[in-house]
Formats: sequence, structure tokens, C-alpha cells
Amino acid sequence: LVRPFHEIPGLWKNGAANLYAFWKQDGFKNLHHIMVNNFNKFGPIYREKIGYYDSVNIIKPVDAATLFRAEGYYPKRLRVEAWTSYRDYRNRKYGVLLKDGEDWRSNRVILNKEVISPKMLGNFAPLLDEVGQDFVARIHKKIERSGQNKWTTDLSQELFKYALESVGSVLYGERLGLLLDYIDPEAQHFIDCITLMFKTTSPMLYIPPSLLRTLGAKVWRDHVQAWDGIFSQADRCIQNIYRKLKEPVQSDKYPGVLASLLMLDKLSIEDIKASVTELMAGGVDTTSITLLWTLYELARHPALQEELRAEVATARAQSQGDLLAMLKRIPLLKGALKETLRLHPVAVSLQRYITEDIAIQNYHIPSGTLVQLGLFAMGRDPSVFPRPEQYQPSRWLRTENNYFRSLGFGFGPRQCLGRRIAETEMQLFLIHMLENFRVEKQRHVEVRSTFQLIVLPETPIILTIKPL
Ligand code: HEM
Ligand code: 2DC
Repeated sequence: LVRPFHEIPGLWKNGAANLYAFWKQDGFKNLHHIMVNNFNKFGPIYREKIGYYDSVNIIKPVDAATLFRAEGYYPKRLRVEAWTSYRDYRNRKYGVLLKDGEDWRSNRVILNKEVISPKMLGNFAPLLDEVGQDFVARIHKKIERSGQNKWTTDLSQELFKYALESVGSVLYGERLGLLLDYIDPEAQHFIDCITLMFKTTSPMLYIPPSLLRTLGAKVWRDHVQAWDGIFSQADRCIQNIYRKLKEPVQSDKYPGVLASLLMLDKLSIEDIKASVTELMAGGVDTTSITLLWTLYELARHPALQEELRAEVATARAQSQGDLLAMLKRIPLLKGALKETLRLHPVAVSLQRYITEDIAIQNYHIPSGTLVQLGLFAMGRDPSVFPRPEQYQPSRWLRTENNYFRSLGFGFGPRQCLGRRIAETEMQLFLIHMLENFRVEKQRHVEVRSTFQLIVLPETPIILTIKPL
């Protein structure tokens, strides 16, 4: 017998009171930990209302499967009001990230072919490989300059540059020059704006931006400034390519995602601009933070680091210069990235508005409900991942028990559009790092995480990099 919706445990009767309690617990920075606590308190399903944000939360892989079966033809996730409010405020079009319905679908289908289709890997991999080579050359230089044959540092700023350079080279088919000694201050400003944009988004998940705007709140003003900085830099990059396309010189070299979309002529220029800006902004903090967490885990697990180095050496030797062949021979490295996203997911949850009635954990959930899969909590649930506290890339090699467990990039037609770029970029980064350096950590302190829309290290991660 299926129990009714209103019997789902949780706190959903008084959104305002819950918002107050949430704020008292520093919830804006701890959403992921609060979700873990809620699953411990209420069990594998709970309902919650904080401010205006009402959802049913689930944690089990089988329930995730049920959720995604009910996502419908136009899968819709939680609308981040801060982002849509900015676009409305500045009269800018939504890109694929913010669109919904048929408009989303028609744009996404065209973007898929240029951005996430496996066919594009042949175009992307050489570009990303070059960026990876430049990154290690830059680190070698830093080590030399230190005069100590090692470099101890918080790598996050370097990784932001690596990530922006990578996504930029794929989108624009040319280098932005972020790995050079002197970098364009505008590019650095873009990086800072993305961090600020994410940080100022989280409070606005619960307090309507329209209200904050009316009140002239600082968080809204900072948010607008951050997006203004993001858009003006992206506009500059886009204009630059647009201008060059009018010149007759053409070669058979891959021209990048933006030029391909413009030449294809299936989306309006405004639609292309909106989605390319989202890809550029979405491509910085996501991959860089995931790489930082991965280096942190490798520093804590030296034997595993050596095992990965050996895998890479063999893959390199056997693939004889064929990049794509090499990327097919590194299952443990791919497992390491999955393991990083299990323990340190970028997205604390995946969400969908379901388009049909379903039953989860024996509760009825009506069509139209916002259902969230607690990705962070699932990654640490011992009934889903035995010994969840252990970083164990090899657990992903037994593919038979990975059913609805590897969801770091989301699922289905609404999954991360940047997934192939992100995966290839991260794999090539780790290959080059493992081939050149040993990564070590000073003290064995556990680095905690904080929520700033995405999950970030709470304190700087200091690593020591030594040439092999
Ligand atoms: C959406 C994760 C890197 C662009 C998403 C979603 C997740 C995610 C969980 C929501 C998917 C869903 O609702 O099912 C990640 C992770 C990354 C990463 C873990 C790296 C480690 C990137 C990069 C880009 C990007 C590099 C751009 C090049 C996007 C876009 C969407 C998206 C545009 C929205 C797609 C749509 O709504 O149709 N990402 N992402 N992401 N991501 Fe990523
Ligand atoms: C944040 O409760 C927590 O990939 C909320 O590259 C629910 C929620 C909704 C949408 C999620 C967001 C969370 C985390 C960040 C995500 C976002 C969708 C896309 C975005 C996962 C889980 C991200 C980081 C994109 C961002 C692109 C943007 C900068 C243009």
C-alpha cells in the first residue's frame, strides 16, 4: 500500500520558520552537511520547505532511477532565480542552462552535436593536450624559480587559469594566453567574477532576488556586478571570433565550438552567444576544483599515485602517440575522477520537476513536485558505497554494481553539456601531472568543504610539487 504525500517525514509546514532555523545553522554555507543530517534523521526520503523552496529529497540509487524515468521529454531542474533575474534585469537571452521546454530542447539538440558528441573528442583532445603541456611547463618554471627543486603552494589560482585556458581553446579555437607570465587583467577579472557569482547565488536560492533587488541588498548588487564582468569578457571573446570569421582566410583546422555554431547557422546569434557564455562560465570552477580535490587525494595516497603513474606510462607507451587511444587505456585514472566526484561532487544535488505521479520509498509523489537526489549525501552513504570514507578508485572498475551511482555530471538529456570537455580536460591534466611530478602534502589534516553554490574546499589546500 502506497502512503500519501503528506505523510512524508520532514519539515515542510512553515517555510519561514525553517528558513530562520536554516540561517541559524549557517545553512547557506552548509547545505550539503544539513542534507546528510536530514537523511540521518528522517531516513531515505524527506520533504522540506526552506523559504519558498519546497522539495522532496531522496538518496538511494534505485530511487534516482525512478526519478529520472519520470523526468519527461523536457527535463526541468530547479530554476536558479538569481541567474534568470539577472538575465531579465539586463535583457539578456537565456542560454541552454536556463531555457526550458521546446526552446531548451531545440537549442540543446544542436549544441549536443558540437559540444558533447563523442565525434568531437578528436577535435578537442589535441587542443586540450596542448594546454596540459603548457601547464606542466609553467609548473616546471615555478619550481626552477623557487630554487628548492619543489614548489609548495595553493594551486587553485593556477587551476582556474588552466581550466579557463582549456575551455577557451575549445570554444574559440585559439589560446587566451592565461598560462603565460603576463596575463590579461580582464581574464583574471573574469575568473574572480565567476567565484563571486557562485558565492552570491547561494543566499538567493532561499530569498527571492526580486525582493533583494527592491531592498538594494549588497548580495544582489555584487551578483549583478559579477555577471556583468562575466558577460563583458565573454562578449569580447565572441566578438573577436565573429570579426575573424568575416575574413576569407580559411583552413581545415578545427575552428572551435563558437565558429562551428556560427557557420552551421541553425541557432540565432543571440542564442549562440548566450550558450557560449554559459559554457565559458561553467567551465572554470567546476573542473579546476575537481582537479584540486583529486591532487589532494593523490597526495594523501602515495601508493595509489604510483599505481596511476604506472597506468599512464603503459597507456602512453601502448598508444604510440594516438591521444584517443591513450584515453581508452586509463580506467583507474577515470575511476579516480569518479571517486573525487563521489566524495567532492560539484553539485550537492540533482533535481527534476517530475512529469508524472510516482512512488518512492512507498510514498506517493504527485506530478509537478520538485524531487532532489542528494548527490553529496549518496556519495557518503555506507549502504550505497561500502567504506565510503575511503578514496578507492578501483571500486569503479567493477561496473556491474555501479547502477545509478556515477551521477556527478547529472543524467539523461539534461545532463552536463560540458561533460566531454570536462572529462577530457581533467584526464589530460592528470596524465601530464603524473608524468612530470610527484604531489605531496605536508600535514595530515582533513580539509572540510563549504557550499558556495558548488562544493568548495573550506580552507586552502597546500600541496608540494616535486619533479620526478
Ligand atoms: C549542467 C556538473 C563541468 C557546462 C551540469 C549539471 C551538473 C554538472 C551536475 C546538471 C545536470 C543535470 O541536471 O542532470 C559538472 C561537473 C563538472 C562540470 C561535475 C566538472 C567536473 C562543466 C563544464 C562546462 C559545463 C566544463 C562547460 C564547458 C554545463 C552546462 C550545464 C551543466 C551548460 C547545463 C546543461 C543544460 O541545462 O542543458 N553540470 N559540470 N559544466 N554544465 Fe556542468
Ligand atoms: C546548487 O539547491 C544547490 O554545473 C541547489 O556549470 C540546487 C542546484 C541547482 C542547479 C545546479 C546547482 C545546485 C549547482 C551548480 C550547477 C547547477 C546547474 C549547473 C551548475 C550544477 C545543485 C554548474 C556548476 C554549471 C554552471 C554554469 C553557469 C556558471 C553558467
